[in-house]
Amino acid sequence: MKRRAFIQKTALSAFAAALGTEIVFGANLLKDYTPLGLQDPDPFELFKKNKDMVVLNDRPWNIEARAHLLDEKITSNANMFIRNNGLIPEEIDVSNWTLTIDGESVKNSKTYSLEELKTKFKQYTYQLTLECGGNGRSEFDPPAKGNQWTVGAVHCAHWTGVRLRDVLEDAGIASDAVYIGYHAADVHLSGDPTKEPISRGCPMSKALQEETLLAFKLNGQDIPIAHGYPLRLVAGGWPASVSGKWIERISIRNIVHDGAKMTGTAYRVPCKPVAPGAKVADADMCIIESMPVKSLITYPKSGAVIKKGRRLDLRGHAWAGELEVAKMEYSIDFGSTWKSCELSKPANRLAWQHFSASIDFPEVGYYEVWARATDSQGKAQPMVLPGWNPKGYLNNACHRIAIKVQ
Ligand SMILES: Nc1nc2c(c(=O)[nH]1)N[C@H]1C(S)=C(S)[C@@H](COP(=O)(O)O)O[C@H]1N2
Ligand SMILES: [Mo]
Repeated sequence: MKRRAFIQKTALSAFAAALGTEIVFGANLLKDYTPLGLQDPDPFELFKKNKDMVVLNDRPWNIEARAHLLDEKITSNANMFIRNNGLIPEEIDVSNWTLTIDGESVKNSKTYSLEELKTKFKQYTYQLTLECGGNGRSEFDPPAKGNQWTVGAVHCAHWTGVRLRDVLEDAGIASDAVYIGYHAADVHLSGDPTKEPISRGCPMSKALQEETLLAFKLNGQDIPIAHGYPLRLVAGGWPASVSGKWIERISIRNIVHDGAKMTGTAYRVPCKPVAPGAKVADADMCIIESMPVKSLITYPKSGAVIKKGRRLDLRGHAWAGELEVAKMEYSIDFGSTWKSCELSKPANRLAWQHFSASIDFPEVGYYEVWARATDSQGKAQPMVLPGWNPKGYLNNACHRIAIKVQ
């Protein structure tokens, strides 16, 4: 009988280093055996996420926050949702990373190193709300395919970088420019290098806004790999899919960008409302631009119990795409009457605003607290699921939590 080969000492110590602790009965391991603890990377460790985050998919990684995790005024990496369409690029060589500006409507195609971008252009920091177009998809009926986000695919962090406008103008924008399109380093799920997982963009007017950044810092530090290290486009207030991660190239287009997930039904809704479950022709689908008014109660957690006579201190955030939130209200009687909340001004344009209220409940029993934001043009969040659409985008229905008074 052939002798079984046991693991070598060097392999064992490499495993111990990777696991962060000794393998107690490691000497019993056979050669070529990989400890389970090393086979599946723990996403919470890997991405430094809060253990209460919810993994929706691991190939590609899609991880969402829960409402109470978003209580911070400025979202920290630990609580930021991750939405990937492809595989995170591996072996990023920052010293050789470049950004190329090209396209039909560029005057002089140019390539910049990261260092050049950082030194040649002025740097700005903004707090910017990024919400996935599909946030809230799980409530659609008939259901929509795709990640079943509940409420946690939104964050508002500090982004530092240079203005996309300054870089585009440095290369020169021809008069027929209508759109920009990004190209990134992530890998298509098929592994096919000729395919891009996603290549979206926005009209020139959005690309040239002061707050639209080519960012290299998140909350004052290098952007974490999952969120676009070393260079990311950040276009607050629009579906977060516009904010391309791992950016290597931006094309100035003389047509509406036609990259992956720009065409067909991706990130589009019916131009006119349709009945739930209706089939909609591609030609009748319109590209989502500014996100609609929305809010989220981040404290307390749904299901909280309070003593009779105690007031409940409610708080959360509200945002309205390109607009400001003008009014914030809550209801404890299922939307029959509404009372106003305190509402802060945004830290800057396109940043979410914070609301709070001190709520008094008339008697013991079960309540729901509903929150409703109204934007500066007078549009309020709907109480129930709005405009059904085939891909399940733009659910901005009022957020609600359960409260028991005893
Ligand atoms: N290169 C690249 N950029 C991307 C994506 C992607 O898959 N690849 N996903 C987009 C989508 S759909 C969303 S919602 C946001 C998510 O950003 P986050 O993972 O930093 O929260 O990134 C956008 N940018
Ligand atoms: Mo998204």
